[in-house]
Amino acid sequence: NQELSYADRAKLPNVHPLASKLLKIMEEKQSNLCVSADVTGSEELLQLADSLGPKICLLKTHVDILKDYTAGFSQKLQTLAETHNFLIFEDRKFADIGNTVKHQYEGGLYQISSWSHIVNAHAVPGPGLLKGLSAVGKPLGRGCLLIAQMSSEGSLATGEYTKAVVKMAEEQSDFVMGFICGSKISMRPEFIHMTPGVQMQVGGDVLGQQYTTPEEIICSKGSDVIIVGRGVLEAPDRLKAAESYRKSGWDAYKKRMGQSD
Ligand code: UP6
Repeated sequence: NQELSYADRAKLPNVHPLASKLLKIMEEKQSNLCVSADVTGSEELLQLADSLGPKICLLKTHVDILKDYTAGFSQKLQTLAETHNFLIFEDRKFADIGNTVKHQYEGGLYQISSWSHIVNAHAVPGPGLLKGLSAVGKPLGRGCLLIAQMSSEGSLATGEYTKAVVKMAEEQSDFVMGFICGSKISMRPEFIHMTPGVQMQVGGDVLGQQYTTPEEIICSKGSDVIIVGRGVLEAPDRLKAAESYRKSGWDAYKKRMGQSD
C-alpha cells in the first residue's frame, strides 16, 4: 500500500499550511470527524463545541441559521477551537462574482474571515470568485474548499463539472486546500477530501439528502473527512454518537491504510 498517511501528507512540500495543520490534528486526535453543528442557538452551539471538541478535527457551522449571532459568539467559538484543538469551517457556500464574495467573506454581520479557518465555495462563477475570496483570506492564513460534488439527490455537480472544479483547485492551490465531494477526485495528496451525507445507516431524508456510511466513504470512496450533522445531533447522547462516528471513521482509515487487525 503506497498511500500516504495523514501525517505524511501534512509534511508534503506543496501542502497548504492549513491543510497541513488539519492533517496533523487528525493524526494527533485520531479523528477524521467533522461535526456539522446545525443548531439555531449560539449557546447550544458553544456547548456542542465544548463537549464534542475532543472528538473532532473540524467543526462546521452555518452561522446564518443562528437566531442570536453576536461577535462575542465567534470569539468564544475561537477560544474553544484553541482549547480543544479543532479548526472551524463556516459552510457558507459562496457562489457569486469575486467582488461580491469578497464583501460577503470579510464584512456584513458575520465577518466570517475573522474567525473561520476554512470556508467553501461553488465553482460556478469561475476563478474570479477564488481571487476575491483569496484576496481576503490568504493574508489571514485561511483556506477554501471547492464544492465538486454534492450529497443531495439530483445534484448537477457531476462528471465534467466535477473535473473542471478539480482543475480550478489545482490552479489556485495556494488558497484551495481541498474539496467537498463524495469520493476521492484528485490524485494530489495535498488536497483534503471532505464528504457530507454520512450516517451509520444508508438512507436519506425527505428533502433529498442521501446518506452513506463512514466505512464506505473513507475506506471505499477514499475521502479523508466525514461530515456528520443529524447523525450526531439527533442522537439521544450526542457525545456517545460523536465518539462512535470518530471511531468508525478512524477504523475505516486504518483499514484503508492496511493497518487493521
Ligand atoms: N452539506 C450536505 N451536502 C453537501 C454539502 N453540504 O449535506 O453536498 C451540508 C449541509 C449540512 C450538512 O448543509 O450542514 O452538510 C449535512 O447535515 P446532515 O448530516 O444532518 O444531513
